[in-house]
Amino acid sequence: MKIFEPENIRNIALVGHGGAGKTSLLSAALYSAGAVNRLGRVDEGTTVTDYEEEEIARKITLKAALAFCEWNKTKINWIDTPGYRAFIHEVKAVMPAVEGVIVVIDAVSGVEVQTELVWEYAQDFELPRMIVINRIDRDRASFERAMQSIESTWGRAPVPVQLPLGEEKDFRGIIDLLTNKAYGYSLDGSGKFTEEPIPAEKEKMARSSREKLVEMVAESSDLLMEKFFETGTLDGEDMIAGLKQAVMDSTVIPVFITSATSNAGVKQLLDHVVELIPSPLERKPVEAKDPKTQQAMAVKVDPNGPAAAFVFKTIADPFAGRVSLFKVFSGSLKTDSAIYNVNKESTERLAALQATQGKSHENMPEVKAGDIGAVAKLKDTTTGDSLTDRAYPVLFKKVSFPEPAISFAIEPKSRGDEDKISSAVAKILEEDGSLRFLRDPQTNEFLLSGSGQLHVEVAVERLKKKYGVSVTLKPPKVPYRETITAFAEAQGRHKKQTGGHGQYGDCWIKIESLGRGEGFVFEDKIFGGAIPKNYIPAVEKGIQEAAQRGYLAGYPVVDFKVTLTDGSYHEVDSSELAFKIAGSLAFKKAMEQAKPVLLEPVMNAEIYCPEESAGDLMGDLNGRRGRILGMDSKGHMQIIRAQVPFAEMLTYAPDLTSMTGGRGSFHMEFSHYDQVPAHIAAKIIEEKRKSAQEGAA
Ligand SMILES: Nc1nc2c(ncn2[C@@H]2O[C@H](COP(=O)(O)OP(=O)(O)O)[C@@H](O)[C@H]2O)c(=O)[nH]1
Ligand SMILES: [Mg+2]
Repeated sequence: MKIFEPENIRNIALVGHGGAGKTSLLSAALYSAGAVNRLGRVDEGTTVTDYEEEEIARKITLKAALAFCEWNKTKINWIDTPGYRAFIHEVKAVMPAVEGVIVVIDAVSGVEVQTELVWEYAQDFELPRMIVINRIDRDRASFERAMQSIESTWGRAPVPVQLPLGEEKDFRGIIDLLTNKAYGYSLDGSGKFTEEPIPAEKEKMARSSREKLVEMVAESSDLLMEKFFETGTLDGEDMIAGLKQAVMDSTVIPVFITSATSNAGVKQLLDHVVELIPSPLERKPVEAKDPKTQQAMAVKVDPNGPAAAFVFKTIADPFAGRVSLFKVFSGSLKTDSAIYNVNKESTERLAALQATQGKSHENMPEVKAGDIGAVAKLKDTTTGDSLTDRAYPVLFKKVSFPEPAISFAIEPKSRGDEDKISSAVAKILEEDGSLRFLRDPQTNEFLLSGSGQLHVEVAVERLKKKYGVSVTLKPPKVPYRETITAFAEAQGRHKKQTGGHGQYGDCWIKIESLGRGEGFVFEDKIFGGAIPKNYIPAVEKGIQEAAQRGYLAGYPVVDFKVTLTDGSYHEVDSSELAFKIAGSLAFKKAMEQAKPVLLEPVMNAEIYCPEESAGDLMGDLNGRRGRILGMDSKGHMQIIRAQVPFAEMLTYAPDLTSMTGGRGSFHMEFSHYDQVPAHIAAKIIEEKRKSAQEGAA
C-alpha cells in the first residue's frame, strides 16, 4: 500500500436518505477507479461496504464502513453510511474523520427526511458539501423536480454543475458545465464513455446554467467578481479555484448527476471530488482540549507535528477482536510502535496498521496526517479516544449521541445464553455507542435500548450471528407506580403470644400525598417515648418495604409522606421485627382510606412525517391519549411534538411505518409520571390480579 502525502488525500462521507444509492455509488466509484475488479451490486449482496450478513439479507446499510481508491494520483478515503433513522447516529459518528460530504439524493423522491437530518450533521461540523442526484435512469426520475426540492429545502447555494442527457429510460449521459462537454455513457456498468459536443437542443440550457454557476462563483470572492465584470466570464482555472473556495465556504454547493447502477457519470464525479473537496491540509484546524488544563486548543493538520489521532469508530469482530478506525490529524502512526491513549491514560501497542476496503484489509507501515487507518486489538481504546505522542497529549472532541428512544426487554432463550449475554452485549455496545443495556431494578428485566425498533432488532441479530447468543425480544413492561390522593390515619398493631417469648409492636401513622417526583418522606413525631428511639427506624423500614410491594397492583407506592405520631411497646416482647410488621400493617390500613391511584410514565415524543400524513397521525395520537404540544415544518416534512403515555407507544414504531408508508420516524424520551385514568387503571389492576393468581396456582 502506497503512502500518500496529505495534499493527495481526500476523505469523504456519503450520506443521505436510505435507498438513494450511496452504497451503489461507492461501489461504482471503486470499480471505476480500479480498486475492485467488478461492479458490486446491493441487490446481489456484492458491494464492498454492505458486507455484514444482516446487510446482505436486508439489502440496506446498517453501519458506517470504509473503502478507498486512487484517482488522479490522489487517495480517496470513502465512508459509506446508513440512511435509515434508526442508524443515523452512525453518520454523525464519522463526521470528525472527513473533510467533505456527498449528499446523495434520489432523482425520483428528491429531498427526504433523513437527507435533511444528515445535512444538519454536516453543517454542524462545518463540512463542505456536494450533492449527487442519483437514480436518474429510474421511472419517474426528474432532474428538474429534484432541483426544485433541493432549492426549496436549502435555498440558492445548491447549483447544478451537470445536466442530464435524457432521463428515465432515455438517460444516456451527462453534460458537464465545468468542462463544457457532454459524456455519453454505455450503460452496461463498464463505465465506458465517449466525449461529445453538447447536443444543439441542450446548448441554450447549458449556457444559461453555466452562466448561473459562474455568477455564483464570482459572487463568493471579490477578486473573482472583478475579473468577472472585466471579462464577462471566468476561465477554467479561476473557475475551479473559485468554486473550490466557495465549496469550502459553503456558499456554493455543486450538484452532480449519476446513475450508480449503470455506472454513468461516476468518473466525472471522481474528477470533481479531487478538484473541489479540500485536502486535509486545507481544512480548519481541529478543535481539541489540553487534557491537563482543559483549555480549548486547535490542532493543525501537519505531517511533521507530533502524532495525534482520533478513534471515530470501533468494529467488534468475533475473530479479529476489536478493530479501531482512526483519523490521523498530526504526525503519523507507525506499525510496531507505541502510542498514548490520552483518555485512558495508558500506552497502546500498534501491532499492524491497515487500510480498510470493506471487510478486507491491507497492511500499512505508516498512517500519515490526513489519512484514515485501522488497527486491531488495542487493549483499552474505545470510540472517541485520542491517541497521541505521550509528550504532546491532546483530547479531541467526542461525538455525542442522542439518548435511546425505545427499550425492549430481552430474555435469554436458554441457560447457556443467559451466561453469555452480558459479555456479548458488552461487545455490541463497544461497536455502537448509541445502544444501552441495563437491568430494570423494578421489573428485573434486561432492557436493551436503541434509537428505533429496527436498531434493537439488528443488535439482537448480531448477538446471535456474531456471538451465538439467542434472545427473544419482548416489549418492555410499563413501569407503573402507585400513589395516594387523600389523607389517612391508621394504627398498626402486631401482637403474638406464643409459647415463650411474645411479639409486640404498635404504631399510629398519618399519610399524606406529596408532589410528583418527591418520593418518600418520613417524619418522627413521637412524644414522650411512646415508641423507644431504637425501634423507630424499624417502623420506617416496615412502611417502605410494604410501599415497594405496592397496594393496588404490586407497583411501588411513591410521592407520599408518613408521620409517626404515637404507639406503644412492651418491655419484653417488643423487637425490631415486631415494629417492622406493625409499620407495614399501619401502612396497609392507611392505604385503604388514602384513595390510591396508578401512575404511568408519559413520554415527550417527536414525530417526523410527510406533510400529507400529519393529520392522520395527530388523530392517531389522540387515540393514544396523547396531547399535541405543537407542530413545526421543515421542508416538506412536519415535526409533531406531543406527550403520550408510554403504554400507548409500545407498538408505535410499526404503526408509524404503516401509516406513513415507511417515511415517518419518531423519537421519544421520558417526561413525567401522570395518573392513569380510572377505567384503564381498573383493567391493569384486574390483569395484574389474574396473572398473580396464575403465578400462585
Ligand atoms: N435504477 C437505478 N437503481 C439504483 C441506482 N442507484 C442505486 N439503485 C438501486 O437502489 C437501491 C438502493 O441502493 P443503495 O445503494 O443500497 O442505496 P443506499 O441506501 O443509499 O446505500 C438498490 O436496489 C440499488 O440497486 C441508480 O442509479 N439507478
Ligand atoms: Mg447503503
